[in-house]
Amino acid sequence: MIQWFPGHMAKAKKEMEEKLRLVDIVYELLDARIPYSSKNPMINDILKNKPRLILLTKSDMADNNYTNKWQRYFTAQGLYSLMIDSISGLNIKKIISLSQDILQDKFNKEKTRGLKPRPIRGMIVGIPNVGKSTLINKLVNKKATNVGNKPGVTKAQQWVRLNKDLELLDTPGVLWPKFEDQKVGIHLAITGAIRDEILTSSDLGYYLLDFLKANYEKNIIERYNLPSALPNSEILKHIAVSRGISDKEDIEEKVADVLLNDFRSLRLGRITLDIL
Ligand SMILES: Nc1nc2c(ncn2[C@@H]2O[C@H](COP(=O)(O)OP(=O)(O)OP(=O)(O)O)[C@@H](O)[C@H]2O)c(=O)[nH]1
Ligand SMILES: [Mg+2]
Repeated sequence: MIQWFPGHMAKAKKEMEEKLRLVDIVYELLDARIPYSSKNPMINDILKNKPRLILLTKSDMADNNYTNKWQRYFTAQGLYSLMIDSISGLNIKKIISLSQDILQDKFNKEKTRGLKPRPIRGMIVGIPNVGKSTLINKLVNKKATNVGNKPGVTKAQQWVRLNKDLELLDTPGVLWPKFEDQKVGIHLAITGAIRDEILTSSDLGYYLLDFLKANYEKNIIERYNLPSALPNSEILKHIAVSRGISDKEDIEEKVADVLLNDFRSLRLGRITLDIL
């Protein structure tokens, strides 16, 4: 597994804190399939009271029941959240209107002090592969796009003006997930957020199989035409036969790859791994 040394952590935190001073709001991107595993454990410490909007990305791949539960969980913690799909554009427009609501007091105060109306300044943070670039591309209103320099606090920072209401710091903050918890590492590897160097695809495939049997049995029965709930060894054989994998091949590894590919390409349906 990737090791995250205290030195790196401190440096990343400091860089993030410097950028934070420049923005009104932080968009914390979490993968809707793994909202717990994709969350940086130091984020509360880093953001403190900075206005924040949690964006649950790839919600089109996650199980809506759990996405709703996660949203209620965040609401109970006093955090704003929105589920999005940056491919279809689901809820993308709402990001701006909700940000305006969150920042209403701050902008009203600026108005009473006679300051000119200005776009909201935001920053996107999230772990690798969570969908930062895809979201930025979706947010960009081509006609209004304008990349320019504006003086920051200490040095010139590049801002991307997405439209008249929102500009973003040009480089999203990449955060590291937490690794102490083995399950977190497995969930990150299954969703493709990290390449795990210790766990083999067989390990991941069998973890996934057990998880699916316990939580999404209907999905595997339908996908692989299984007669009924079977022991793993039988399921393996069944999938191998249906995929034309011969017993001369390394069945365990091949079937694990089938499971992982089917999960990642939605062929097993919409599945959430971090369940609560
Ligand atoms: N289905 C679906 N796929 C998405 C969504 N957002 C991003 N993706 C896909 O997820 C993958 C990673 O997206 P990126 O936008 O490159 O992620 P990133 O956070 O910029 O990744 P890094 O730059 O490596 O840190 C790509 O294959 C995207 O097409 C989404 O809302 N739904
Ligand atoms: Mg990117």
